[in-house]
Amino acid sequence: MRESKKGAFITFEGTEGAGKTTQIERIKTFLEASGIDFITTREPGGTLLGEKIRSLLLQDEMAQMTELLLMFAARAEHIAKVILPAINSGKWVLCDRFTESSYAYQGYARGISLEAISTLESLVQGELRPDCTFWFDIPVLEGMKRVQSRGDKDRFEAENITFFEKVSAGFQTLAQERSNQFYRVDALQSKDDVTASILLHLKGLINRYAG
Ligand code: T5A
Repeated sequence: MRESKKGAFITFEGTEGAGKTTQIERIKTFLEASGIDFITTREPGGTLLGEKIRSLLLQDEMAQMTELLLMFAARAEHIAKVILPAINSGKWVLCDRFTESSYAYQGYARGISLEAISTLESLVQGELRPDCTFWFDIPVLEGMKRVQSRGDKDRFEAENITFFEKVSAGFQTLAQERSNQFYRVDALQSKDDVTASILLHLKGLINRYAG
């Protein structure tokens, strides 16, 4: 059981265009009104070095193992400089993607062994795991439609539908295996209905971690 003075670690996962960033913005207003001290951040990124690594990851061609290791290099920096200091000072951390994306994209979709990812997870994170992961479940094509009007595609967005179907199936498997951690959100609903679904669960988390 986490000590009550520590902040909660909340992550948001899903395939492209599922609506994570939109909802994190909306949740901020609710948390402020609830008197919760929090930060928002994202992966890959979240630190100066991490954002540089993000640029490489989204633009430069690289081997699959390089991609995985860069994700975890950015994560190591993020955990040391941002996530743990915030949690240990009592702040909640809302993070747009985390290690579950490494399992889904580099593991289930690219085909890197899940054992290798699990080893990196233990090495880089120690005991740190999300207290709750909001999983934005959306048919891949619907998410893609939402983001297709954007300009140039990054290296991940340029992947084909088969790749994203594997990512999506990966999240589904993770959600089943980690049912205490994952909270499924029907991301096809309207923005307001998605927000309502998240807030319902978030109120329970506030009672648990900040009550
Ligand atoms: N990655 C990341 C890995 O491969 N391994 C890892 O370990 C990690 C951490 C990051 C990429 O890196 C990969 C995964 C990613 O491919 P990113 O730019 O951060 O790249 O990618 P996303 O997180 O997927 O960002 P997106 O912007 O594509 O998706 P969001 O944040 O889920 O969607 P959002 O909120 O920006 O919304 C997209 C559009 O849909 C609309 C919004 O207004 C917006 O126009 N929308 C809705 N429309 C209708 N109904 C709703 N309910 C809507 N909600 C949002």
